[in-house]
Amino acid sequence: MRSSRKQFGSAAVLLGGLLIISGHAGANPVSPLHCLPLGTPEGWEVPAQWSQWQVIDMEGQATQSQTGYNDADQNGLVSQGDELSLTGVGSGTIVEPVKPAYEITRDALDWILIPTGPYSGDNPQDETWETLYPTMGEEHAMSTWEDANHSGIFDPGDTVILDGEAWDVSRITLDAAGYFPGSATAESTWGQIKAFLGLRR
Ligand SMILES: [Ca+2]
Ligand SMILES: [Ca+2]
Repeated sequence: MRSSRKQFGSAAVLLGGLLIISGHAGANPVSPLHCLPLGTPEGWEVPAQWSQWQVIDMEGQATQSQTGYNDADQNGLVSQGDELSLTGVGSGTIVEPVKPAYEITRDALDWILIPTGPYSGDNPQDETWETLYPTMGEEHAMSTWEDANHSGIFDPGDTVILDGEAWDVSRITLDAAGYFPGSATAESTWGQIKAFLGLRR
């Protein structure tokens, strides 16, 4: 008992040291992953098991399947505090208020953005949006939008004017940001630690 506790203590110290080192030198283990359901979930309802999510980090994006969902506040919606489990990255808690995410296209460009400040969701006029993909963290001014598909609401098929350029809105979904043990697009720090400790099968 004493021996195993001692071993566990040593492993914990080693793990702690590795986490501190990786926090300084790793690719980006402390940034949240942005998880967006593929498709447009009605009213941000929790997607069905095995639904696919687009997972975006500093390195790029990947598609992962939903292996579990703990609706912690039991409101039936994807919301802050819920726990999401995905293939490839593991389980993570949604740590920020869930926001709308907008996929827009212009010529060969395909960008995904989220609002940075207060947002309407229904009328994004004069909002500031921040890119998630292909580059993370660039702010752009969304001056106005046009109801290009004449649906009467802001939805896919409409046009937004971003920095004076017209873009087509191809998808409106949600952005759930959380900390996951795995990275979306590269071998995770956690995976590297497990390999180092011989925990990998
Ligand atoms: Ca919820
Ligand atoms: Ca419309």
